[in-house]
Amino acid sequence: MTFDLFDNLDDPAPANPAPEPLADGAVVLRGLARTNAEALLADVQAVIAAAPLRHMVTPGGLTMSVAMTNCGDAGWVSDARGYRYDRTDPLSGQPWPAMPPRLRALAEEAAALAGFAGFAPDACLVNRYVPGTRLSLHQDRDERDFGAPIVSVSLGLPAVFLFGGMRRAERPQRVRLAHGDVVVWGGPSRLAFHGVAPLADGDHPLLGRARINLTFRKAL
Ligand code: MD3
Ligand code: FE
Repeated sequence: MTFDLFDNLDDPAPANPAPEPLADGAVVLRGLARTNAEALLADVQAVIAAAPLRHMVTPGGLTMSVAMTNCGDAGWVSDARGYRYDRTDPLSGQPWPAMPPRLRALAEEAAALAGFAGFAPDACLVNRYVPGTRLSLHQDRDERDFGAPIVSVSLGLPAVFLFGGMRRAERPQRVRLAHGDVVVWGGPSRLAFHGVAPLADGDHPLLGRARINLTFRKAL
């Protein structure tokens, strides 16, 4: 029995932007996004207002438990035809909202700190989790160039990230990702299997009962 009732509320650990290696090519920048999280979230809310969160359907006909939207020149979509990046939001038929400069700047800064100077993301996938939401083990392979890293930004309730190997059968490491944590996934980690365990309940000061994850990608 543990008594960590308060751990989920505000993640009081100090921000530590020194890169902390997680795996070959993957580094965590603990708390890098924490100081300007409110401004980042305002940008995310504007994206969601223009392109609402929605539950996409997999090619196999399953509705995803994560709610998603996108900003940037391209957005990740899933439907009966498959997974792909598309320049338009299928809900509106319009281009995805532009990537807010503050979000792009954070992704570029994180990539540079991790040794990927020059990273130029053209897509940002917004994932919204509520208690119980999970993301099953998968690889991200719909992007054109696997030489570019993926930068992830966690906001709101903490999650247990599952980081596997190059084969689905490898038992994944469990890594806690808290509000403000930024991870850069490049090199050999870029094609690793990964997922998110069912989100535990909690009440975050900025996001309430939710977690938002942003992933910045070079898709096109
Ligand atoms: C490791 N999102 O959107 S972010 C996804 O928390 C996705 O919403 C999770 O997996 C989330 O595809 C995890 C961390 C992450 C993102 C992409 C990766 C880790 C990755 C790509 C390759 C290896
Ligand atoms: Fe992924």
